[in-house]
Amino acid sequence: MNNENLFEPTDALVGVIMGSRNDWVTMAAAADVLDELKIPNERLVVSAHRTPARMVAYATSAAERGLKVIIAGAGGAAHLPGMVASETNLPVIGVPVQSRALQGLDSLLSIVQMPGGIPVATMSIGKSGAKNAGIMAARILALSDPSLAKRLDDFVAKQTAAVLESAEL
Ligand code: RP5
Repeated sequence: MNNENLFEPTDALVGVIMGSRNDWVTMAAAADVLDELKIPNERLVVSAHRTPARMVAYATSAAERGLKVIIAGAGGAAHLPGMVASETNLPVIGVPVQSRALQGLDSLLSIVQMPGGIPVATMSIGKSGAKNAGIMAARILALSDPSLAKRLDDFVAKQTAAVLESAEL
């Protein structure tokens, strides 16, 4: 096996993967939320089309490496989330990256229209979707982590307070 396909055990609970370095400008919003909630995470480029063997190695080793949730972002013919979901039983959250040609509608449809049997929890297009992917991963992990559940409560309360503080125009 090629070295690029070997993944070591990790302390990360969430894997944030994306089809291209160019997706990071979007996917950083997911990683930022995970960092804010103190959820260990790893960030990697894993392309379904350009590095298919690496994608399979990542997905098939994810659970045994210690990951609990995978957030996968891709744009255009966005096969990464669905293909990863087909190679692991971990929850996979898909983020449609906004493409240049079709503004991300292609990404959204590629990710959301999975065949029955292989679910991908699909978020909205772009940075909002990436942010929500981070929060969704936190909600999943909080089910079995009371201290994270408290941090998530605080996160939501802070968000509510920020909106209320600027509610008068
Ligand atoms: C997908 O193709 C990536 O997820 C990216 O959004 C899109 C374009 O990739 P680049 O040509 O910008 O590397 O695989």
